[in-house]
Amino acid sequence: MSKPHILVARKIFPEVIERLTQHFEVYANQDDNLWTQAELIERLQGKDGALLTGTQPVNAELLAACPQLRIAANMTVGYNNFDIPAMTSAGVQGTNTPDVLTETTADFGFALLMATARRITESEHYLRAGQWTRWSYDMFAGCEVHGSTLGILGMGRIGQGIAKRGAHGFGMNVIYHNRSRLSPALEAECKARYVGKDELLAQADHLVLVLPYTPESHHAIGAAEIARMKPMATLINIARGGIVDDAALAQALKERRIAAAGLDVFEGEPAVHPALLEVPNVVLTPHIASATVPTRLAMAQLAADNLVAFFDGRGALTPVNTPAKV
Ligand code: 8YV
Repeated sequence: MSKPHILVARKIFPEVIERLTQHFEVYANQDDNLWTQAELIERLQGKDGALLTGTQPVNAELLAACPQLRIAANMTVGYNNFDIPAMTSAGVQGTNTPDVLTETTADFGFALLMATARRITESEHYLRAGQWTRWSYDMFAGCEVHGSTLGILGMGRIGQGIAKRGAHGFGMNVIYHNRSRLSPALEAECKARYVGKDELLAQADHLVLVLPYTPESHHAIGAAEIARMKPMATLINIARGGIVDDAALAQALKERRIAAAGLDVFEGEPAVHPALLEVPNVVLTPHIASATVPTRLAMAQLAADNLVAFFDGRGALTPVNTPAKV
């Protein structure tokens, strides 16, 4: 029996390519070319499966043009690049990489919160520019972290990881809002209290966004929401660009309507709204929350494991849909 044909859309760890070649005919993009949708469709011809990195849309157009495709394995936990109803009706399995990145991403969320609250990058730029000539009582005086109120919007696995770090490590008072409330046991583990979105916005000293990007969460934080936040609050986005209205945020930061923001994700990334580059009170990182070597390797391996299990007939390990005819 001939091996299934697999396309790997971006450069990944050579050892994972090696593992895939034990099971499949592999077409890898180790030159890391960035393909347009048309180029991706062209390269998917004759492929039974694809390993994707979350930025390649799997939509009705692609599915119609690639009838042989049976599985799209994302090397990400978020899968807003998938049109789930279209994939399900086309009989295409989607998979993601949950759990393996939870703690690493929660670490980063906390690091970004700390850097934002304590003005770490802003003060480093000042030092590097040779501007540090003397001490002053209010030089880079920032926001308190320990003992403050940590607000979390989106209380999945990563949100819970951030809550635990805040509550247990920094004595923070943790409040959260989510589509569904956690069980009493999980709330106790996270020391987190469920509140409505308005209360979350009004009470949080640090508001961390960890919710999935869907049509409903588009611009969940815009000018009106920012206006409800405390003037000394910080806003941290490690979820997806598009959840925050970046233009409205840049304006609010410029007018100091909140103290600062920390952003790892952007609307239309890798482009960044030019107004965000102009304001000093924002920490900007290039979508690296899951970027440690062991975690990125675990993500690539789980994506590969999904392909192997699926074509072995064992079923995908971490499916995100249930197509009728897989
Ligand atoms: C990815 C992420 O590295 O897993 C996710 O959902 O956001 C990151 O871990 C990113 O999506 C790459 O595009």
